[in-house]
Amino acid sequence: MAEHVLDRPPEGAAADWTIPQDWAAYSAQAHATWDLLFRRQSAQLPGRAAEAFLRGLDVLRLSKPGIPDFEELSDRLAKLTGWRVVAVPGLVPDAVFFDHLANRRFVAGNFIRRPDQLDYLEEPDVFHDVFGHVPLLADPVFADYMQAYGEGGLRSLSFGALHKLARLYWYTVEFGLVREAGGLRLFGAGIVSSHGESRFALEDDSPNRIGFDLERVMRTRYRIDDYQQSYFVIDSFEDLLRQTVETDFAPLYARLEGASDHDPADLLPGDAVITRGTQAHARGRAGR
Ligand code: HBI
Ligand code: FE
Repeated sequence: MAEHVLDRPPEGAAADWTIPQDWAAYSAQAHATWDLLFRRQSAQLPGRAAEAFLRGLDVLRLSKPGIPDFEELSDRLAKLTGWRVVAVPGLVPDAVFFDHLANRRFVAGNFIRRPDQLDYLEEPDVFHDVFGHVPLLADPVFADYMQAYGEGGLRSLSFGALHKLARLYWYTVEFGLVREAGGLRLFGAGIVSSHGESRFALEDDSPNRIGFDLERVMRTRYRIDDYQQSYFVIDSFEDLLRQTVETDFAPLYARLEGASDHDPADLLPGDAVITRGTQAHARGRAGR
């Protein structure tokens, strides 16, 4: 959990950390920022984002101008998969986050980035959370995966294995790729909500692209300050869900306890390598 997360709900928040979205309070500029980000991303995602993601944008009517009203969005989403979107002031403690997921509630920041932060910000805002995460929650299989992740997250806390499970979230929900009939496609929210990374992750020569393996992913550190050096590719959401619910995490965590971690750029002997990256991007950064 990030250091700047409080340990109890801030003034005005409920015991589960939710707050009213207060949709009426958004300024015209806030809505305009959403519209700009939406236009920019939806233009480059056809042919790049997973089919289920694009379908989600459509069935949830996310193209309607302005920041979505969570109540209206939740009513539409609940009819499809039973999920709802609830507002929170920012990052919430891990146990709170997992408890919401386990109960099919997705927590979303209700604020939007400032116009000078269009391409980078530290805390998840409403654009990242709603545009990035919510469309896939309209997919029944992905919807089940997110609930299973929340349940697994709660269990991981009792094993002291949160950082291992957080890597699974990172390399799937945030930065995952999926193999489709037309080729590799994006589904991670951190990629589909990023103007630069949605091209980089698919088209740049720098990063590795590796077939997904649960144990491999849980041993791999990640970077939070730049584009990823490796992306993991799932075969399908069905396969991801199956691997996650069929695996007994207790012996897996026990085994990983004594195992070494891998660097984000490493390729290993057992890897199903799809692309061997040049790592030119990361090297360029380091030399600056
Ligand atoms: N809080 N609002 C918010 N959004 C997150 O994605 C989030 C969080 N708190 C904790 C958390 N994520 C982590 O537990 C997971 O990323 C593993
Ligand atoms: Fe996210």
